[in-house]
Amino acid sequence: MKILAIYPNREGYGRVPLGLSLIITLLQNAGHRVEIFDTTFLSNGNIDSSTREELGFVLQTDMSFLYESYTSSAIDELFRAKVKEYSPDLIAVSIVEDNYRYAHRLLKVAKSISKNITVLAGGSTPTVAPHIVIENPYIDYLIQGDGEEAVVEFCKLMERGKSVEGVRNLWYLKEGVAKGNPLRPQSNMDSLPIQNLGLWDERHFIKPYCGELYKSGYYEMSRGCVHKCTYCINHSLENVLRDAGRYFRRKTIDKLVLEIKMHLNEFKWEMIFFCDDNFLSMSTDSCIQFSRQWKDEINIPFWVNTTAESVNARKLEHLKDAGCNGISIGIESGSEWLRENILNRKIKNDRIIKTFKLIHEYGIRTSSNILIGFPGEYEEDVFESIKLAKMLQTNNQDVTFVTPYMGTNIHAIAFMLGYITISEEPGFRGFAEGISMRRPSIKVPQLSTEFLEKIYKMFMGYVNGKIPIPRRFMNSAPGADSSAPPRGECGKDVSDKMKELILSMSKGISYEEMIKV
Ligand code: B12
Ligand code: SF4
Repeated sequence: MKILAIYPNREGYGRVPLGLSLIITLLQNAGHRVEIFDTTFLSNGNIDSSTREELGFVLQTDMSFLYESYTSSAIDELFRAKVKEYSPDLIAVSIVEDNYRYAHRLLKVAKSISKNITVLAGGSTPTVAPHIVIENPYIDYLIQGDGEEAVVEFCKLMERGKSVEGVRNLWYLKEGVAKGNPLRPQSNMDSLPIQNLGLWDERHFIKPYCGELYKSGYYEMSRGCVHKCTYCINHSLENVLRDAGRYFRRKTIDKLVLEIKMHLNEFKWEMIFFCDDNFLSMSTDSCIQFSRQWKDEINIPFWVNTTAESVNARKLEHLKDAGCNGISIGIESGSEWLRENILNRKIKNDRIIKTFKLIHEYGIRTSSNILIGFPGEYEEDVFESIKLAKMLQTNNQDVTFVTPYMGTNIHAIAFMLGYITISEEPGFRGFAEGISMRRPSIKVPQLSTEFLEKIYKMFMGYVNGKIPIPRRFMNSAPGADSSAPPRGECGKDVSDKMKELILSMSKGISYEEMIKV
């Protein structure tokens, strides 16, 4: 069967998307012909990186030589020509919410050429809101959750002209009504194939890091996370996938090392980036075993994402020895009240400060993430984040606006409080309009857009000490930590609602019931 995979990457963030890469590999291994339409390098450069460079979050690296300069309508035309020339039986598209509108635009082009091309979607957005995404007029089927086994079964049946309606994880419309099949167990990570990277544009392998470019490979050791932060997709993925078994999964170190070794000769990686949400959520013994095996068999620098709770001195000692070059930790806010009551992250600032200090003592680079614009957040809370970032002095500091992704508690609360503009369009029902990490999408009454935009631009100035922190924000904000004065009623309405939502989710109440979309 002829399959066209679409990677609708609007923001130009170069890096092979692991999920789609595995799907393509499995389809090729099953004997299908696959080609990719990948928009990553077609226009505008990497908007995300250039914004971060401009605001001083990361070092500048000239990447312009990687990008072409097609306009949106020229990209539509390229896509139209591709669909006409290749004439696929199936379009397989991977969707995250930021790129959903863009994917929709391309799928409309495909369906205008022929309504007979079947469109199959997958990814985090179809997974958390399948009953909504399946109403999209340009999507025929979607696969909820891990797609590896389901996509192969789907294509086998489709190729033989048989009904696909019994495929587990599949959603489709039957007489206008959304039908979702039961879920199969989560993929066994040790039986996943070695990614076939041959189809991907080699520009994906060139990654800027600390002002230099590295030939980089992207791998995963685990999927999921044990935490349930209200702004992150993980709690909602876990909620919708509860019938598929334990959400957090890991592959064996042997399997991971084998996979990377298989690529090393061909691709000559200089750096490995792990895609895991929380790479270090393994025991200290496993981390030591990983580090030893990495040093013996791979021995190239690597970078991981994790949480402050997962870091300890013994892990760091071995990771450093194995070549760990960078650790990224999302701290999200410097206000303990906000973190605990709105974000559902109970870690204290002291612990975060100690963790970063320790990582720096081992000579490992750090980056951290801060989010601004939470429902229930006040200007004082934003300055607590600035003060914490100033104390941490990480090598890279990223700041983004809170994004109310469908299915998350933050979306639910913003929806209930009327802080977001909601779409009514089929396929997007209930989604927040104008979503972006680089501009405010939630209208929090006590945080004006003007304040948020200004603080976003000035953030690094405060952190580097170039701009003094205004006197009224110098002392701890009410409720900022246990030594600060009480917070009073500030944000209490939001935190009470948030508690209810978290409780509902823990009881397995579906998102549709919670917000009635
Ligand atoms: C690594 C990573 C990246 C990588 C790779 C992106 C990618 N598309 O895979 C990079 C750095 C490029 C990236 C960029 C971005 N990312 Co990112 N990223 C992640 C992260 C941490 C892991 C993703 C991953 O590799 N998972 C492992 C793979 C195997 O799982 P998977 O991708 O879900 O794929 C499986 C299924 O979904 C399904 N599937 C996926 N695609 C398809 C397609 C078909 C046809 C089928 C049948 C099945 C299928 O099968 C796969 C195998 O089981 C996730 C967090 C998370 N927990 O998912 C965030 C996440 C996906 N990213 C997110 C965001 C916002 C972005 C950016 C917009 C950020 C930015 N401003 O640049 C861009 C968008 C780029 C893009 N077009 O995808 C959000 C998306 C939120 C949402 N609700 O949609 C997430 C969920 C993090 C979060 N905030 O909660 N990201
Ligand atoms: S710790 Fe990070 S990955 Fe885990 S749920 Fe929270 S934000 Fe998501």
